[in-house]
Amino acid sequence: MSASIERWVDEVARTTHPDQIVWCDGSDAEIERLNSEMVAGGTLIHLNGSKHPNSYLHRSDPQDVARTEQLTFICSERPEDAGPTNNWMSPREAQERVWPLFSGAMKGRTMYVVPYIMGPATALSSRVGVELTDSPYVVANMRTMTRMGQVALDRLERTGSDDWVPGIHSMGDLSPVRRFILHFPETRTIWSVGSGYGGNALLGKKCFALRIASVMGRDQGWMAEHMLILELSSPEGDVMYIAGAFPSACGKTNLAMLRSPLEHEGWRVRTVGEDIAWIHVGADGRLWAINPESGYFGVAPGTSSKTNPNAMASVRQDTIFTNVALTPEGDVWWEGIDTPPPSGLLDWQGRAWSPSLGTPAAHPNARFTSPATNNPALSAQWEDSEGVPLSAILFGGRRARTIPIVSQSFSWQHGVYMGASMASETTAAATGQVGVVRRDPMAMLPFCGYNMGDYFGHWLEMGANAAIPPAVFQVNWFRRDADGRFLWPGFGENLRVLRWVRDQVLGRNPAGARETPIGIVPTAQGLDVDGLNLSSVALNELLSVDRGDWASEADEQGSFLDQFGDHLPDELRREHRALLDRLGAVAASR
Ligand code: SAT
Ligand code: MN
Repeated sequence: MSASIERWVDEVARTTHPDQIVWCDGSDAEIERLNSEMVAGGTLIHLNGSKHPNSYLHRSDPQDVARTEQLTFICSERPEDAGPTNNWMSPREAQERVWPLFSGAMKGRTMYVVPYIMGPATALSSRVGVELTDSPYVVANMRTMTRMGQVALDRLERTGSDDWVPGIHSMGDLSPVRRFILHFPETRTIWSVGSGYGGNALLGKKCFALRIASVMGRDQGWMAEHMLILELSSPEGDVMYIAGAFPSACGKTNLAMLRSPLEHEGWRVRTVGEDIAWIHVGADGRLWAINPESGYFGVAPGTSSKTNPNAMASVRQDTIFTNVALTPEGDVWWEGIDTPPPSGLLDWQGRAWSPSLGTPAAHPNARFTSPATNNPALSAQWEDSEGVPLSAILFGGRRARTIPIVSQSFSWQHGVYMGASMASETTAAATGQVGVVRRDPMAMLPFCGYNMGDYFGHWLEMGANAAIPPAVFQVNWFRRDADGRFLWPGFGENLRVLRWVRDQVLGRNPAGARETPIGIVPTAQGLDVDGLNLSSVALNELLSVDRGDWASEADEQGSFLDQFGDHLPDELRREHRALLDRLGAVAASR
């Protein structure tokens, strides 16, 4: 066992005063013991084993149901290194203001030592973290989401490495006024207090695998991205890997687990990852990606056997549900699941519920935590130690107008511009107003651990270091008509867009694509819409690039990027000007 970990555990215990310290080994016996303790203590409800074997329901504190971005800070020495899009707190202020919240915080509780690996146990690009937490619910989630326990200590020992990322987590008193999620990029350390929820508390996920790892990637020449990774196979036998960056609760999990409606023809989609990708330049000049996680922390509402049959199969067993509704039979229920609400339902707070109340029974950000190995469509390559080679990167978001269903960038640089300027309507995954358009570069706005201007520079550099960078696309499944209805059916039918992407990557599509000022867009014949019952008006709308909308879009992109000042790479300024020129050219030619 690493002596440095032991020393640190002692040191933290001297401040937090837990009643006892438990080193987690990740064994079955351990999780069974933890689960029964939580059931006995009332923080976990054992679900009906005939409906969901080995599965549980957890209810969060009602004030603690989503990530709290306003309480999330980057604690670099200099504010400039956090950049204009992050909250910044100096390490000294953190010490004075936040460290005292850990003082005695674990009195009466157990402190769990949770060693974990982000990435496959044998992959060179994997990294080790250790989370100290006083929440057994967090331990149970970390066990599904990461390779947790002895396996991580073994890896340190085997590789003779003392390189691990420390994270301290305490539930504190759960009060939002004493809640802080802090990241110290210089010392690669994480402190989290006052929340037990998802990305606030499972420190391997957003805190390490994105915020701290993005800094490590900048320093070491790789990338940590908020991306799904999927495998697309065609009837012709080619296999292609596609990564996709979408903001939280915009369908990453659904796309990564897409069940192909054309499976019988040989069009297959398999999952490598559904939330995070760590990306390296391979010896062959391509970008290779691993999924650092081993489970899925997916949004439950809206998940059904129609929208995501593979997720429904994944949550059948061995699943922790958080903030869903409970049926009298001990089954779970949420809005959008396959069945109407049964009577006698208890809502996510455990209160009697009926549709007449007009409130949702499940919290809109209710989640399931399931092991990746439950996924019937898991890629055989999902934990290859080299990762998988990326042919394409998709940038997506929710946009009611303006953004066509799919467009390809003219170059890597233009692709980086597309990612840097993308926007999406906000969702319930973070507290705050839902449905307002905000710029969310590469879907990393809440997750980049350093100045995003420098981050764009890192993207440009990664492309330059890769002889064969992936093709870059922007997608939007969420465009609406004048009456506010979605124009595109989405879900399984998104395969049609993936097929167009593949054709573009293979250079097979001369008649199916046309150049527009914003990128290469399918022609009306280019996208297969056979059998979709899509009117030509709707199809044209999905493919349209409206001059007026784009004039203001380009303006907003420009002012967003301006805030990065000197940190904004010149290449992106040039891309912005080139976009304005191309839009101007269209205006002039009409
Ligand atoms: O709460 S999490 O950050 O883990 C999920 C998400 O917002 O993507
Ligand atoms: Mn996410």
